[in-house]
Amino acid sequence: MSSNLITRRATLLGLGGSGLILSGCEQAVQIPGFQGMLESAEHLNRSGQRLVLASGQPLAREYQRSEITKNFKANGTVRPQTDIYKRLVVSEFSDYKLTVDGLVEKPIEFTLPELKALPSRTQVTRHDCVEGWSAIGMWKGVPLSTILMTARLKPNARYVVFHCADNLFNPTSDMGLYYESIDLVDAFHPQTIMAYEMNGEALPIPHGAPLRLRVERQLGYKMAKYVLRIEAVESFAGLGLGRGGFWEDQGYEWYAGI
Ligand SMILES: Nc1nc2c(c(=O)[nH]1)N[C@H]1C(S)=C(S)[C@@H](COP(=O)(O)O)O[C@H]1N2
Ligand SMILES: [Mo]
Repeated sequence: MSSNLITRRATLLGLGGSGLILSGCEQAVQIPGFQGMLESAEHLNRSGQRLVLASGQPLAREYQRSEITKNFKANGTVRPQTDIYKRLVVSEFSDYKLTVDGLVEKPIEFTLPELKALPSRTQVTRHDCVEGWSAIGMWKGVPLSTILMTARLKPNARYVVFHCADNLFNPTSDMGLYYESIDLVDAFHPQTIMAYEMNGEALPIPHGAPLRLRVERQLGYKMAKYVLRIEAVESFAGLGLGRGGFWEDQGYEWYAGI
């Protein structure tokens, strides 16, 4: 494989700035997941979805650090009461693992130190909740694209589902847990990250510790907190009430673009 080809494919995916692209083939193949990226790129090209235009996707506006909101509201669940989460809190999240499975070639788990060792992205963005409030925060995390390229999506994967540790309506139940889903355009968007820091500190429990999604061109309810598992699926019809997310099952729109 020529490095030209790698660069061209990476550019198609909008990965030029992600830090994964090195100059030569020899260097490139040493990066875990790089092969997966190429295979994903194959699939994206083959599938002919609008995904190949990911590099042309607009970025959400980014702000100055001086514009960060002093008291960013925490909303929805602010402290999960499920047994699994309570155990994680007791261990101060040292037992935490993010599972990545479903329609992937290589199901994989990441500890927090493993996630933090991956290239990160930091962004200062505005969060808009459908309830009518907004707040600006700084988020640091791993691009979701990096995680998905490591696990290598299968060709029939069309959505990425986030399974959370909380049940908003029935807090101690481990059924009916919060979940969300996004399509591959948002999943590979450069500002879509799994965040472990907020405003320069470890993500606080009210905001989704230890790991939450930031998908910056969508409304707040898409930004799954307390994420335990990322599942690649062809369809979300079989999850929850089949509408693609906890709030979607209550009647909210699946596509919550701002
Ligand atoms: N797991 C989980 N994720 C969630 C929620 C929730 O209740 N549980 N609430 C959503 C809503 S409606 C919003 S506005 C944001 C709030 O994020 P914040 O608490 O950091 O402000 O999280 C979203 N993600
Ligand atoms: Mo929200």
